[in-house]
Amino acid sequence: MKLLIIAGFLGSGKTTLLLEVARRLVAVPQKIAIIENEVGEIGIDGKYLREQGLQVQELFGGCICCTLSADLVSMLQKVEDLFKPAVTIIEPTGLASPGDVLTTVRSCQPIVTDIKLVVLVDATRYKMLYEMLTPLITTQIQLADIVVINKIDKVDVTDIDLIRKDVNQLNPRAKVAAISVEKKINLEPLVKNLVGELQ
Ligand SMILES: Nc1nc2c(ncn2[C@@H]2O[C@H](COP(=O)(O)OP(=O)(O)OP(=O)(O)O)[C@@H](O)[C@H]2O)c(=O)[nH]1
Ligand SMILES: [Mg+2]
Repeated sequence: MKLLIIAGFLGSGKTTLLLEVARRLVAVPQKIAIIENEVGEIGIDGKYLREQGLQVQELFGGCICCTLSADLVSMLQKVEDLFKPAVTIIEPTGLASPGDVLTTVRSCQPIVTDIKLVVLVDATRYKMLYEMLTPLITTQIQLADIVVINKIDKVDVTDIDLIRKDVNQLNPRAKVAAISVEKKINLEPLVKNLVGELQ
């Protein structure tokens, strides 16, 4: 299976984007599975996604980058045995260290054949989060294959340019998209690109 990891700080729009990509992959048709990691006990996201008819597995009570990394490995094995999906989409918690998640999923070869890391940046809170959580936010950006600057419907063009400049500096190899998932601004090309790469 190919893996698409949709990471990014709490509330940056991970689940909203995940749903868009999942719907598109299902329509291809492409067999997909979703792994949701929630720190709390109640999987609101998972319940919502299941209502959309998607195959969802949940990991609760800890973070897949640390305490639940072994559980992620056995979950991927289970998903492979039960569904043999072409693509599995993972949403880590907003506090997950993506480097540790990458190390874990890379250890899952040959089940996992390809890994793509998308990192969402919340344009409305970028400055504040960057100042408060520099190591987490910068590592998330540095490891990404694609950085998605989300919620551009709520900020000025000059803000977007500043974030883009930072992102380019932190990770010159990443593709960068500035979008609004909710208002569907620049969403289509990004989803198309992702779906294309996951074929
Ligand atoms: N204005 C605006 N709001 C957005 C956009 N995308 C998502 N949101 C809102 O941001 C909030 C968080 O979105 P989610 O998709 O749940 O974010 P998340 O990263 O999955 O959140 P957690 O899983 O709790 O970390 C929701 O209220 C969304 O409606 C956007 O493009 N613009
Ligand atoms: Mg979410």
